[in-house]
Amino acid sequence: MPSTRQSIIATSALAIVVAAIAIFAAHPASAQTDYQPSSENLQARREFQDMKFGMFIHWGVYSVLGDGEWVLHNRKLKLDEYNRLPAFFDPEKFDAKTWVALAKAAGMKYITITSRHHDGFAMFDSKVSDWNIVQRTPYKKDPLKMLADECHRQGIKLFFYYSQLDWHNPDYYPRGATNWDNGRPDHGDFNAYLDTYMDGQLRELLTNYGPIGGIWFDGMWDKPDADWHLPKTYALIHELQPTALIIPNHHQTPRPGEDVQTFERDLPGENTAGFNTKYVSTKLPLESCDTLNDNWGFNIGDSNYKSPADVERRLVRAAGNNSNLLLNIGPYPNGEIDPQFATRLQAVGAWLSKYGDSIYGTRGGPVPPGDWGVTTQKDNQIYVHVLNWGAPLLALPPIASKVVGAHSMVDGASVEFTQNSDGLILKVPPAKKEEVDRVIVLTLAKGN
Ligand code: FHN
Repeated sequence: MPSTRQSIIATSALAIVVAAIAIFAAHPASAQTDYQPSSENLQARREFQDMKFGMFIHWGVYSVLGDGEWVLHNRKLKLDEYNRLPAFFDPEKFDAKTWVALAKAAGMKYITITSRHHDGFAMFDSKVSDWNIVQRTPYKKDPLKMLADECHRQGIKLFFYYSQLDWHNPDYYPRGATNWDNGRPDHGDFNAYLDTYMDGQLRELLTNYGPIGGIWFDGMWDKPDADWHLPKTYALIHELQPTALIIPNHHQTPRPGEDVQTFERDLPGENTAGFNTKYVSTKLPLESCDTLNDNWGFNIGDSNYKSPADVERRLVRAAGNNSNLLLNIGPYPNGEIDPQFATRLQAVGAWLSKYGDSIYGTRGGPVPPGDWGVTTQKDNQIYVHVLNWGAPLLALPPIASKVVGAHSMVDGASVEFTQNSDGLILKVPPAKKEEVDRVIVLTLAKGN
């Protein structure tokens, strides 16, 4: 007979094994822990890095109230109240063609749109629940389908933002840091929320909209210690569309199965926002998202727009930090995009039509970014982006390759330089009026 103590140990061990088997069966952790991205996925990552500039769109029933996408939470509304909102959402002016054309005119190569935000409201035709645009609004149509079709037509990649955090579904329980009493019961089945509701909607997004660029997750930060069944969800995504990139905005070090590291309102490695990790992956593509005014969703009281020059500088700094820039706009509830956004984006697009070669397809250059500016690199060319330098000479640290030529990108004029083992000195042309970025193109000796 085993002693009582041995029997307790044996029973506990058995319980652990059974639990472990159950957990592994339910969530094939090994599938993504040993995640080896497919060759198509790796190619998709490179293409993502090449695109450099994307349009972020926050649009949902919250737009009706003109008070940002957190209005449900910020006003501490009850769900009975918020449930009335979809009846007022009728975006009759929404035109996918105009939206995609604007992204293209801005020089943006991809769009990431909220398929649902923290209010859990699906902006697409979902059979998983009727809390969606087709069933609850007078519009009755699926704008994401129209957008996906138009993106495919115009050659723009489409990514779906998906909030894992849900302020509406009772099964999002136990609730997290953003909890308040909005009328939901104090019980719920989180596993069912993840496996049936969330994965069910992700399956819809990955099967009904043609090839998509990926899923941009947000909201895990609400319950950082919960088991989000990530291996299962990530495996599902990679199985349905191996080229769809998983971009998690959890503000943590990347986990197995994730394809891009993203940062919010900060460049990689910065943490002025207060919630970004300082860890920067050297393996994954990087992205930094920011707003064109101060809000993500439409906010009627926000006129604090960034200028085209601000955006251009941000984009250049992102590229110099080996990162993409995902720049947000919040369309009106009627589907129109505020001309304040549109005109600024068009100005950035005009700038990119001249300077795009120094951004698209590049990677962060060999010189560490500084207050003076950044470098980007493509093939045998280094682009020195001088953003903030008034002196006639700019001294850079040593560059491994031999520089055989230097010219100013804007007019092709040669730029004087000297290179030795101490570094590279460039004679910087004086800034022209309103010249945001003086780009000096260094040509490297081939085979270096
Ligand atoms: O809470 C959201 C916010 O509304 C917005 O969607 C941004 C976009 O990066 N992300 C969240 C906060 O991390």
